[in-house]
Amino acid sequence: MITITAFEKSPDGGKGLARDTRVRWALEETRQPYDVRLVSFKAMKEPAHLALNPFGQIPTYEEGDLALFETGAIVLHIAGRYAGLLPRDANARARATSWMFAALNTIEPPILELFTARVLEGDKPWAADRLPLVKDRIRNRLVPLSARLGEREWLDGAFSAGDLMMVSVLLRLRASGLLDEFPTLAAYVARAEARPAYQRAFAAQLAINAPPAG
Ligand SMILES: N[C@@H](CCC(=O)N[C@@H](CS)C(=O)NCC(=O)O)C(=O)O
Repeated sequence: MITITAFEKSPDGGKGLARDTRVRWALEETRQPYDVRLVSFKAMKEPAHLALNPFGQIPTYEEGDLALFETGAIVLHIAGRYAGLLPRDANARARATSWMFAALNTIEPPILELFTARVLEGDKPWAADRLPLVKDRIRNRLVPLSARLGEREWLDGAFSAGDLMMVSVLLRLRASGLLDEFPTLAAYVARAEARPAYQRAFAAQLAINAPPAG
């Protein structure tokens, strides 16, 4: 049985932006059942969790005697072990992996910088000057990504782990309005969100994080 960890209470209140969503999504695409162990911020920094993730973060992934951290490694492992997220052809698999790394190494860093600039450093005297620079750095990545996607449905043939990771990263941009500047990418994200596997993953995290009714 697979067990992942997730926030006991996600800071995003259930918008699906915590990174356990991308792992849930991969497990749903490959139709693997899984358990979730919820952890508090305090528990994440305690020895039991640090043994799973030395940086004290979620998500982690346990399967038999295998324990993994880092969503790139986790999704790649799921996609390699179970059918549904990587093509059979070796070259096409390698290309899908390129897109996973592109999502995590080329697209996600400036998007995370935007969060840092707005939230963590928003009260600094230079914050207002820095924000446009960070936004332009994101645009510089989205222009070629959008051009490459063009009229395609997915980045390289059928939906793959590369698309799953790319969309997971792009979703973090929605609130900023930057995604809407790129209709091709906004439509790509919407197509991915409409996948039943994404819907199940989103609903599962929302069930934990949604404010209680009433
Ligand atoms: N590069 C890591 C990032 C993991 C990460 O930043 N996790 C966040 C939740 S989405 C977290 O645990 N934040 C709390 C903390 O860092 O203390 C991955 O992709 O797994």
